[in-house]
Amino acid sequence: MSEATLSQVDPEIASLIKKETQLQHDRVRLIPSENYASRAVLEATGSVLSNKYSEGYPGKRYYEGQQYIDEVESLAISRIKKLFGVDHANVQCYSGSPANFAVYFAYCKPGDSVMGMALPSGGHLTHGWGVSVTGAFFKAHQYGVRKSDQRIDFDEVAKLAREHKPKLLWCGATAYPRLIDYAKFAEIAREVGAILVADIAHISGLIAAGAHPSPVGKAEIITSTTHKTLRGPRGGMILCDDKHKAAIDKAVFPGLQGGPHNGTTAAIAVAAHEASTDAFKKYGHAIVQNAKALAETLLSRDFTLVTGGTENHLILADLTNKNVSGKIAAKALDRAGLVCNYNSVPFDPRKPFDPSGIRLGTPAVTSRGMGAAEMKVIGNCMADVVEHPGDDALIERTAGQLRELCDKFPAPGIQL
Ligand code: DSN
Repeated sequence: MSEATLSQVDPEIASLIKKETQLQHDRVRLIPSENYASRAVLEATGSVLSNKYSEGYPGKRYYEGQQYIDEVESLAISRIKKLFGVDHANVQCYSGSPANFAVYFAYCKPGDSVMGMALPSGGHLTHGWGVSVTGAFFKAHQYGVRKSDQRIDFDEVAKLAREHKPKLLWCGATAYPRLIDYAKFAEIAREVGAILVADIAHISGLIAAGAHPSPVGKAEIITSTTHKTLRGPRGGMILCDDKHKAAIDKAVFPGLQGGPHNGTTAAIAVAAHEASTDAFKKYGHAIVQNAKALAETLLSRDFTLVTGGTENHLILADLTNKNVSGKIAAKALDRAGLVCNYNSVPFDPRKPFDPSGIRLGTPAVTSRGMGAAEMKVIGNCMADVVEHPGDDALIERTAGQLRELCDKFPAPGIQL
């Protein structure tokens, strides 16, 4: 007897998944932290591996029946180590934030001094921002960007580091459109005796493809999600030198987590396999080329871009000169088939829930095979909508035009 399908068991959820699938096909998705995982990655994620408990690590588990799970996790570890050229990889972290928490747990006691990039300058909540547990439990000192050029202010980083002697110095960002200078951070960390941690969540796919410099050899510990530019499942990982292996593994399990999500682990192995191909190398470089092409179109339409442009996968646009808030613009763009998120810009006079900017990224559109010509179309559509967010006819027309564009570029993993 064949077992009932999802649509037979739960038509409501099946229908919502179907609608979301259609939406992901129909829309130009420009959220820089999102992507389209391949069908192979999705298959591994949703497999019977999620039926298993396997607390511990390969060869040293607290449960029996790990014959294949051990092989899966060992493969994920060896492929990630090879892809990034590191001594050790822990692939059990549930996502990026837990990966970061594990690093704090491994090396800090509550009240210890830590340092990271401030959220409004483009950092991440878990790099010590006040509302995060990392800002609440540790004495977090935050560096930012210069007002003049909106680049990381290394004079400030060095000054704060000398003054506060942090145990951990975090680098990496979620809304910073420029390359991260790991060598400069490493020099400062060395001087003050801090462990440099590079959070490469946004750019791990670019690093794997050689489209962004790697922190390996400069940062002692590297954390990442696996679902952004790397195009894997929603998960997290920590990469490190051998000397940190024991402390990191102990902090992830039993320190912070219970059983790993084995379907995710398998899908990380698949993503690492995909990311080791020449096609992925081309993909990583194409993401950056597309971001530059989109930035050029927006600049030609008189947009103000934070730092004046981009060197990675993302663009941060300050809409002040367009006389529209980020939130109003993002909502109008969403109706027009262009999905992005509203975002604070450095020194934003507006509140985070209705800030001055929007954040855009090209990982997902590049996964569909779109290139410079499509970036020009998308950039001009964006400009039209941002300049006329209340023009319903324009918005409807744009949504139709972009749906036609999307039909020509089927996305990985999307089966209509
Ligand atoms: N929430 C992610 C992003 O959108 O950048 C970072 O964790």
